[in-house]
Amino acid sequence: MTHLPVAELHLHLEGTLEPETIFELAERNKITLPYSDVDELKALFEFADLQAFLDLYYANMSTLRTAADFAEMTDAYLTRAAIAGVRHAEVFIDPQAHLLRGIALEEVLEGVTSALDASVANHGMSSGLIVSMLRDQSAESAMNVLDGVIALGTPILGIGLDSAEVGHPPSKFVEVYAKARAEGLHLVAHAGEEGPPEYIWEALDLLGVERIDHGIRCMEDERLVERLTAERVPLTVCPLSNVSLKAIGRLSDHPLESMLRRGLNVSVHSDDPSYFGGYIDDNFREVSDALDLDVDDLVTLARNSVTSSFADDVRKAELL
Ligand code: ES4
Ligand code: ZN
Repeated sequence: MTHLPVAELHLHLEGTLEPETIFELAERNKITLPYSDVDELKALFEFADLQAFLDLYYANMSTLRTAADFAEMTDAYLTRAAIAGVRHAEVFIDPQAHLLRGIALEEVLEGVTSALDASVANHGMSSGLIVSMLRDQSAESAMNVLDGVIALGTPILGIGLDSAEVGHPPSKFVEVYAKARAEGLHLVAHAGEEGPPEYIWEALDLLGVERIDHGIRCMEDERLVERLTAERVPLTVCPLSNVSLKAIGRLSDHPLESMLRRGLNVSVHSDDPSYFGGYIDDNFREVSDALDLDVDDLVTLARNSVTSSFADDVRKAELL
């Protein structure tokens, strides 16, 4: 299974910082962490909800200071992803989380893109970057990031929307997405993770997104399921994340199987693998153990990840 080519389409680079790396970075950058060792940190990996996770995620990324730190984090992820069978990766970075603590946009983008630029040569993996906006920050702040990326001329695949969902609907970011579209960028957004199905409708109709990240709560709205199915809108589902953040009680209750049976264009991804118990191979293995999926379903999930990617047609054909 793990040797079917897969594309990772839903992965937050900052969520790949392993506890050992967090301590190494803290030491290198002279940052005092509020935990004395890896075990004490790992003991905190029990989350009541999305916000509880985000609090720890933002705290730990404060250990990243220099372009070299960002490059190292990115290359460590690519190394692990190659083992998982990932042949194409579209990864998220959260610039605002770093700008807010005084790290320049150039530093972040230079580090990440230097590692991604070498992904084919070093890991046989094509890759691209999606700049994700923090929805719990203002639309003006997101627009500033977009303007900053454009001014720097850093090539990116597109923009995304993440962080605390409830109370921050897609409608808040209409102008940001309109500008990104005018720039020829791809558009994705987290929607229907903790937030209601209405946020998925908004992401489609007001932002014009090409993929929905998570989207699991679409199953509460029959008309929405019909729309997503008819238009083959990709939903990048992260099963271990949903269990970890209590969106789903147990993996055996995950709607992935019903989503497949309804003909939705679903694929399986990692989200924040260091925090949620595993990378894309772990997600595949655990859903195939917990749900009633056959080999054809696993092949469908793998193929959907490739067809839903922003890779060009030549690269897609190589991976299908
Ligand atoms: C995230 Cl799991 C999740 N949801 C929303 N935003 C995020 N950022 C990083 N992980
Ligand atoms: Zn996510």
